[in-house]
Amino acid sequence: MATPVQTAREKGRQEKSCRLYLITPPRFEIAPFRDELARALDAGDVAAVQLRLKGTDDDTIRRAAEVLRVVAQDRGVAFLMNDRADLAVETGCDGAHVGREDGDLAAARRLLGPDLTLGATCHDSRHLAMEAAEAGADYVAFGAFFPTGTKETKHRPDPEILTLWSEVTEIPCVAIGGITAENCAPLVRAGADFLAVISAVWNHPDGPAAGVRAMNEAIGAA
Ligand code: TZP
Ligand code: MG
Repeated sequence: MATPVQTAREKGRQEKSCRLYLITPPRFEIAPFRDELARALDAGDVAAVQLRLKGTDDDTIRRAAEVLRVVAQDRGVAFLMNDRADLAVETGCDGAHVGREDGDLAAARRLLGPDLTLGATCHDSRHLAMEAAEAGADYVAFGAFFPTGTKETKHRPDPEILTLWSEVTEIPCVAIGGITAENCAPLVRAGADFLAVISAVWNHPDGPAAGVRAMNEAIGAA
């Protein structure tokens, strides 16, 4: 039989909402992608867009941010910069997402100031997440939950990490890695506040707008 504590937790979990967090594809041409992004964001609820360009020079990142930031922010969608808190501030982003190899989290927090969003990669570790929270992270990201061809990954958390995290803190958690409309339900039910996806949207067979709709339907049905 459920104890009152368990019942309260279940209730909290049911009331928790989960939203889509979109990351840009690994490579794109800025002008056509601007229109593709606009169509994707117009297809349904998206909480955030993260600009993630690896192995690209700073000027290209700046130009992409300048064009894409407006598309997101005009629609009330947060625009976040991957890896670089300095470029996030310089280009007027709403925040930055930083990994373990992107320098000190507390330094990123100082660069962003108190108001911009700081997200932190935490792999499969609640310990890293606690450290990130102490350093001022606004959200923590766990993954990769499923195999992904988008990035080489070393960590494979169990969805339970989302539940355990949500039970001890109010700091939102993002789930990432190989997430699709078909496999996302356990992550939503485990307590993910956001599902971060790349290929599920940009490589959807019927196009990115269909990808956004499919993800939101799956989140709603979970
Ligand atoms: N970090 C962990 S897995 C991953 C990143 C950036 C890739 C996510 O891409 P996809 O295509 O949604 O698996
Ligand atoms: Mg990084």
